[in-house]
Amino acid sequence: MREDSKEIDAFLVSLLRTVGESLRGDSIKKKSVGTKKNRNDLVTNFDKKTEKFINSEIKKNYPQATIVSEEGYGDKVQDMSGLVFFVDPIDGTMNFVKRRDDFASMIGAYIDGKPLIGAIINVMDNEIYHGGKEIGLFINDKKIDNPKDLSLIEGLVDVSAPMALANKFNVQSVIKKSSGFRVYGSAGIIFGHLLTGKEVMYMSYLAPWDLAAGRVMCEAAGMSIVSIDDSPINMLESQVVIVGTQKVVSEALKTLKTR
Ligand code: 2AM
Ligand code: CA
Ligand code: CA
Ligand code: CA
Repeated sequence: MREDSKEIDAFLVSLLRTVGESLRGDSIKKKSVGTKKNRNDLVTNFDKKTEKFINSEIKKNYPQATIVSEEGYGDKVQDMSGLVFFVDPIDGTMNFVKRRDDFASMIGAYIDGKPLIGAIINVMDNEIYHGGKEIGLFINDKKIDNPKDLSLIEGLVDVSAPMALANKFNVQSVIKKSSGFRVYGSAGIIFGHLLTGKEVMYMSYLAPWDLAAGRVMCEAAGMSIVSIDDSPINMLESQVVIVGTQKVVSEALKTLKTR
């Protein structure tokens, strides 16, 4: 099992290295931009091209695996049995289009529903966060320690803009108890901040591909990750999740109005 983890980790790092190189070039090119659910929900030709590339590399190397991915080139996955890869080709598409910075590409690997390996590249910084419970966590080749179990008053929190603006679940009460509030606009970038202690909590409505890689790594780092209604995390559905240090998630759950 440990060997599987190592092999999949090395595969994902090498794949994201290639993807990152491409996307840094693509970021300055003219993009064809469309919308999905609403005018803020963007998709570009590069989201699609990148997903096609990642999925075909996964199928080439792991023909037995199934793929859950954002832009429609994955499989119709009904259950978590076997090896399942979750692919978010460009996370933070709005940032990719408007700012050409603070976007990521993410892949999470699960075996029979168990988190195995997560890999996230901060594209413009060329930093890959990767690993899992069995092999530990790394930024590029450097092993990282688990972040400190800080409390709410000691750290910055990130809440998705729609949830914060609408004060969903009274989330502003949590924000007010923290050191400060940030909205980075890319789940992948925020997972990097959580893993390095730069932020202590993230709350957002997330799809499986938004969550998969970050969940593997945050759990491996001893952090807490819960769904807002306290049901187990379901990797085949979207849900509101809170990820953060043990202390902060328990403080947040006491403060939030979840019903
Ligand atoms: P995306 O860029 O891959 O869509 C901020 O928008 C963060 O929330 C990003 O990580 C974004 O991922 C994610 N997100 C999830 N659902 C979204 C939606 N319906 N519209 C915009 N962003 C969404
Ligand atoms: Ca999207
Ligand atoms: Ca995403
Ligand atoms: Ca995406």
